[in-house]
Amino acid sequence: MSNIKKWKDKIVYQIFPRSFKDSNNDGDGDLQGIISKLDYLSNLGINAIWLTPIYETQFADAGYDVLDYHKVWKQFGTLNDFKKLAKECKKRKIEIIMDLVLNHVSDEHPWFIKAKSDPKSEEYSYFIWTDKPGDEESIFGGSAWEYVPEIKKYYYHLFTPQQVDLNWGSEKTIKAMAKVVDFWYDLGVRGFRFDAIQHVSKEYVKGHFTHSFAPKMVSYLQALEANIQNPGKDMFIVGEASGINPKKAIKYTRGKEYIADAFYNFSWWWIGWNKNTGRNGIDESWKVSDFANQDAIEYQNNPKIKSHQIFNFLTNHDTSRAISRYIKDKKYYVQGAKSLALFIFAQKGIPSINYGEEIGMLNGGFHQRSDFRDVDAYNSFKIFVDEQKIYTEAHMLKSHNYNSRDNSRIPMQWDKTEFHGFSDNHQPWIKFGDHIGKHNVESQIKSRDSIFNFYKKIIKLRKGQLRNLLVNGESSMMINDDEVIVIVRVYKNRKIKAICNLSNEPKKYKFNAKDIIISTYKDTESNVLRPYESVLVELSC
Ligand code: TEU
Repeated sequence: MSNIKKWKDKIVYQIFPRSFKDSNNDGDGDLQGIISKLDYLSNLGINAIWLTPIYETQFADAGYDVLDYHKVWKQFGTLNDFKKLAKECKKRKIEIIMDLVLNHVSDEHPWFIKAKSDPKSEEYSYFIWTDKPGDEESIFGGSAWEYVPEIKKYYYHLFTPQQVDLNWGSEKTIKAMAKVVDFWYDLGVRGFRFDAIQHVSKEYVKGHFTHSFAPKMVSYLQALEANIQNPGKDMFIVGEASGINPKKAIKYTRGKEYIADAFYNFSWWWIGWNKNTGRNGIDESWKVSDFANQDAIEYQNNPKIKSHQIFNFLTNHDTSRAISRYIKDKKYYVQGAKSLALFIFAQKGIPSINYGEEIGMLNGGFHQRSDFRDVDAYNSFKIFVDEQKIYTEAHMLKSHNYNSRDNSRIPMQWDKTEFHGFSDNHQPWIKFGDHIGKHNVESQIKSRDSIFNFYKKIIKLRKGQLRNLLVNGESSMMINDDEVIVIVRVYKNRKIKAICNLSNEPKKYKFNAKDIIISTYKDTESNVLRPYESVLVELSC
């Protein structure tokens, strides 16, 4: 187990490196770009950055298709740049969380090239093969089996065909992955995000092919951890498993079935997704009460779940941007963005902010298919529009402008110049968002009531005045009949309450304006919450 004391204080900032800051004007963000913005991040107050994969890649799935785990993708820079980043982060007491893609490698990875050229090679056993493919499907659509004519076999891929699933039954695979952890540990990395952790084992369970939380998952991951040179001591592992729930989170973060120190809290990511086609569709009939769903409440109310064991987020690189998705009325974007921030920061758990969320960056604005870069989005046009014809082109576009992952991967908006401070004068690899206006760093830093300054304030409260309450306090979440969500935190003889109106309607709720610590509006009256007005109040115990 790990240095929990240190990690429970973390406020994580997720960076999608290709879109953060382009230092060499080639249209791709890079490590030097990140280094140049560390002072900005320190000023915001965050103390950990999570980098989505920076390894050598074909970028078939945004870097989650790794060619070499020991190299930095050339578009992002070099290992020396990474060393510099680690040094500069250390100076500022910012931890780095590396995204470790465990479940699969790129189909151009030397292991797979060797495996498919020689079924007798050791590398062949690193992958999952069959002569007769079943009807298993890939998460990104189509069959999960791909034919290799040279050897007349099919290999298994849960995601794209360019992401070949590893056979975790092979000890060699496990040892190779442990070496990857050691490699980055030696470069100063202490935080690891284990990607798609629920999928590492593929097994037949009672005759059914199972790829999520299959029985051997625990022993595979424990074997990995046993092979790491610096097991535990000062490392922190956050598991990414979209099928997690509070019961599983308890089970897998302790005792005999320990596999990670924390898990992402996936309680909200599905809100607005279509019941059948997920994020490749849309469902606008969601309700505010969905935010206080059973899992979300259980994560808060169950004292067995400790504050360092969940990472709370509303936006990440697998969702669209929360503000565009959840704030129904444009006029309230600012108050809405602040309310969502308060909702996350008031909860037990480590908050994880997606880059740009702190300035209220909105969804991208994609006008045609070719504007998309995400493999999941462009596959969906082929499958749901061209082949199955269940959606029209226009409907698919509308859905993706609401839910596509590309929305949270657009270039960061630093200032009002033509290239928004992202690059000097080079077009970026993915289009800029349409709605830039006031959603840029430069203007928000200057404006006292900006979303940025709200984040800054709430981060300061979490690190200072309210640290014990927000980091160590007991928590409970509830929702009333009027859909006001309330989060109460108690520590020793202090008690605070976040009263969140995540709707565009006014609500009545009993509280005293003089007890307000922070509010999403400039002025506040007692006992009434305007649209998206949320307040944090101190209560007498
Ligand atoms: O996501 C994993 C992921 O989305 C699955 O765990 C999930 O089970 C599935 O979506 C269920 O619908 C990670 C990355 O975050 C994502 O960006 C990658 O595309 C994916 O792994 C493949 O590496």
